[in-house]
Order: sequence, then C-alpha cells, then structure tokens
Amino acid sequence: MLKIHGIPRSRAFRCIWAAEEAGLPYEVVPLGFAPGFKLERPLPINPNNKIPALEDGDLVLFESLAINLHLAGKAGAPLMPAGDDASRVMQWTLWTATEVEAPVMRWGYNTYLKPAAERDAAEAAAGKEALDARLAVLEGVLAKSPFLLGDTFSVADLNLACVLYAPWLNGYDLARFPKVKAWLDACLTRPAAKRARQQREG
Ligand SMILES: N[C@@H](CCC(=O)N[C@@H](CS)C(=O)NCC(=O)O)C(=O)O
Repeated sequence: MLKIHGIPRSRAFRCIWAAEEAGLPYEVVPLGFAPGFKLERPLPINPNNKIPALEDGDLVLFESLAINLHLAGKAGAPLMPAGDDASRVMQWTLWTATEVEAPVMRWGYNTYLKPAAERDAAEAAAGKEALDARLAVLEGVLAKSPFLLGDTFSVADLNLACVLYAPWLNGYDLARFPKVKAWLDACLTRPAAKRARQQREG
C-alpha cells in the first residue's frame, strides 16, 4: 500500500487529495511539527527532511506536486491525460510551483500562519499583490473553459487548486476573480477533495 508521510495539516494534504482522486489505497504515516514548523522527528527517506514523502513499493518520492503527478499517472486519464494534454499538465504544475506557491506562502505566513506578533502587514500586501497578478492570468484562462485543460478535471487542476486551497480556506479576497472562485469551489468540493479536507479540517 502507498505510504504518505506527513499530516493532513501540511503539504501532505495535497497528496492525500491526489490519492483519493486517483482511487488508490494509501496510509498516512503521521509526522507533524515541533514549534517553528520544524519536523518533530527526522524523515530519513527524504534528503530534504521535509514532508510529504511518498513510498510506493521501492520508489520513494519527495515534492508534493511531483508525488501528485506520479499518483495521477498510476490512475491514467482523465486525471493524467496523454499526448499534448500531458505537456499542459506539466506546464500548469510548473507554473504553480514557480509562480504561485511563493506568493501564497508570503501572504499566508503574514496573515494567519505566523503568531500575530510576528506578522508583517507589508509582506502580506506584497504577497497579495503578486498572487493577484497570477489570479488575473488564471481568470482569463478560466473564462474560456471550466477546467485548465478544457471540460474535464485533471491533475493540472488538482495541483493548482491544492496550492490555492489555503488562501481559499483562509479568507483570501477573490471578489475580483469570480471564475477562479467558481473553479476553486468546484475543485475543492469534489468528493475526493472533501474526503481529504475532512482529514485536515476535521
Ligand atoms: N516543495 C516541497 C516543500 C515541502 C515543505 O516545505 N514541507 C514542510 C511542511 S508543509 C516541511 O516539511 N517543513 C519542515 C521543515 O522545513 O523543517 C513540497 O511541496 O513537498
């Protein structure tokens, strides 16, 4: 059985959602945080000593979005489509990792993650400005089709929506981005997403 190391209240949530969406049996091997967001014990199977990590037989993977691509690949289409759409999945996944995640974290650390006394309002505003610029791009794409690759949900949507899940859950102002809001609502209320969210939100 697949082993996902981490806890639902971490980036392991992303892989739990992907495993649920792929319909693959998995167990979560709990590993959480000590104060300061450091791991409570080492995770030797990940040279970065971070969660999540996946064990799939002899294969060990780190990087949450790469794990999701692997899980989607095991499920095949439509979660992981073939041909040009597979390249589009890579495009959106890399866009998520290189363009979207940093502003999400900059905003998140300075609005709800850090203790109130350590939050920096200017940093939160800078994160929001950068994230809004990406959301404007996404708004234009989602004006043309309900999901990133067209009419069907795929791991491209999952990988982007799982990174935008925290802002969506924590009051990010999406009023200027109604298509993004509707798309996130659709992605994050899918049955598989709800099962993953239940583990995280309890
Ligand atoms: N890019 C990595 C980031 C992994 C990451 O930063 N994980 C956090 C928890 S969500 C962690 O393990 N933090 C512990 C530490 O940095 O010591 C991924 O997406 O998997």
